[in-house]
Amino acid sequence: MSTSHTAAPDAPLIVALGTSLGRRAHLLQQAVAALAITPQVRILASSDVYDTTPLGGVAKHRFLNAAIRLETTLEPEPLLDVLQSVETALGRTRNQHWEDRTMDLDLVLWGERVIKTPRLVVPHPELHRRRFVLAPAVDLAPQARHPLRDRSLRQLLEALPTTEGDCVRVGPLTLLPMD
Ligand code: A4P
Ligand code: MG
Repeated sequence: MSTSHTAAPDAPLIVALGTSLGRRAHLLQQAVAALAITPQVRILASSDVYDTTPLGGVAKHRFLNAAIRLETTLEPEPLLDVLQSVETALGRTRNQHWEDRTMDLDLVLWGERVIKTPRLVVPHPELHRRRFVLAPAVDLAPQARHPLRDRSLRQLLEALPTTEGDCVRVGPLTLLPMD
């Protein structure tokens, strides 16, 4: 397990946001606002928002996905605690893996760190396979390298097959029509 916690500018910490239930645009803004007022967390940038087809065969509703780049003095698991408390505050329930949800906040990349604990795996094991995570992450840090794949986020995104309508750029979070 990695224990260093330097917030180096070349070590982007990227959190992916996903929502498929309720007032999705509003929920994205609330999640960002909740993190913005969290002590020890600073939001550096947010990606565009993408309208995406549910993946995995469990969720039935379309998602809005986005990503934010953070800086923090927290260790990884306390940061996960913060993310999970924001999910809970936004009405997240947990019944089934990959189900529809009001808010999912995943710690997808933290520079070159490789973390494997019972609660936390970074990079997120599905990062390199998911357009709905890579597209917003590339908005934030296209050159960031996946520490286990020896590819940048942009290269991983470009290697994915395209399916029309699966991941449609909607625009910046601040300009999203409120639902
Ligand atoms: N966990 C381990 N590593 C991490 C990490 N890097 N970040 C653990 C966050 N959590 C991590 O997650 C279960 C456990 O994963 C947590 O308790 C944490 O300790 P969960 O959020 O409770 O729910 P889950 O559904 O079981 O897993 P997860 O990882 O949220 O699911 P996925 O893989 O993210 O899939 N389709 C579209 N278009 N867009 C989506 O955003 N999301 C999912 C959910 C399915 N289909 C989707 C989307
Ligand atoms: Mg999650």
